Amino acid sequence: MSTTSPPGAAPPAADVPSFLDPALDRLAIDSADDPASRDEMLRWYRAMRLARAFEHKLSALYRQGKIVGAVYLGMGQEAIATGVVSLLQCDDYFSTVARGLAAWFLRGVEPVDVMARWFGRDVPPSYGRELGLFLADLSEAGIAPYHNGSMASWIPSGAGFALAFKYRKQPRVYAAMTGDGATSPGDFYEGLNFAAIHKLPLVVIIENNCFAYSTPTCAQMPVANVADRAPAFNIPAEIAFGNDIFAVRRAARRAIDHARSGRGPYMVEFKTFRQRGHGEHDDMGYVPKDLRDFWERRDPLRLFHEYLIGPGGVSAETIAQIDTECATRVDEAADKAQSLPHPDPASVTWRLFAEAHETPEAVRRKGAR
Ligand SMILES: Cc1ncc(C[n+]2csc(CCOP(=O)(O)OP(=O)(O)O)c2C)c(N)n1
Ligand SMILES: [Mg+2]
Repeated sequence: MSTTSPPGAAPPAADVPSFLDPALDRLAIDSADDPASRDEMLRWYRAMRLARAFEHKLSALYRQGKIVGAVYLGMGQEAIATGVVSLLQCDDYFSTVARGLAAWFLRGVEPVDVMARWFGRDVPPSYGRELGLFLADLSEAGIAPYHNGSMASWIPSGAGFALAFKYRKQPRVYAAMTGDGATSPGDFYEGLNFAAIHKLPLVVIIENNCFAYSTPTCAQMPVANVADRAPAFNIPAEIAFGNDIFAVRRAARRAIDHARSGRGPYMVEFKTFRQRGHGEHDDMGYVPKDLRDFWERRDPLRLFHEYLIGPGGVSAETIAQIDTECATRVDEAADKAQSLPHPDPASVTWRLFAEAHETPEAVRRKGAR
């Protein structure tokens, strides 16, 4: 993928998506028609706050040189995965890529389990062999193993899961969350085309956060919106404000209902913003200040917090208690994770190769007999 400017240099203003769209110019969120109870809303808030606290901690640990490898955060995008996953049934599957930690927490994943992986500790399923990014947990959380490192590969793999659901006549859906940049490689087209042809229960959630690495969307797509790509697959698509959890749920509910009812894939493009660099090694010097400021005022956690203590009728003390509880859980997770052992160096080739039942040598010997 090409970039329009060298790392660190600001791109020409015309190359930057403004997203200062009047439809997004809202500083208050609105729960109209959302049937969720107060307790449910607090569950979402807790998951989003826990993810935010976790990522602040992870960023600090990275800067202290304690994390193995690079770190990728989803700050600013918490409302999307949380809102989508809040609507899934427990046997639906989803995948989140790098920006959906809050949804893992909503599904009950423990912070210490994620933290231990960032520290490269000897914990399942990969025993220190990858980052904390590619979690999969089909048995408990419904998080699908989607990733082979190639972005957009989760669209064909999501279509595969959705095909299995349809083939087995199960009323389940697969929600694939992905970035704007991941809608440009070929995998995206093959997967979505296949899902559309076979009317598979695939919900495609695009988190359009203005950039793919340092490339602004307008420099990597010939259309203004990812949703403009949907007519090529003859599937419905809509655009919504991704920093308002209620707007996320309104659009995602239509998408999930559509897919579950056998009418095939549905795309929702959420406009949002990545508050950090692509990874913590990236200082996002290429992002203009007015764009950062616009989205800073529309931080999804701040909007939700203001809603809850205002029209939501939740006391500020209740929210403060949740915030403190999340910070404590994260600190405990970091301490516990660092106390866990590293993998045994002698195990370095373990599970690298499948068990060989017939070596070439044994086959040759058999043939000679
Ligand atoms: C086929 C392929 N090309 C390039 C990469 C390297 N890469 C990883 S993430 C990324 C940008 C992803 O951008 P986007 O889909 O918008 O997601 P975001 O990081 O903004 O959430 C790139 C270029 C890759 N993993 N796979
Ligand atoms: Mg992006």
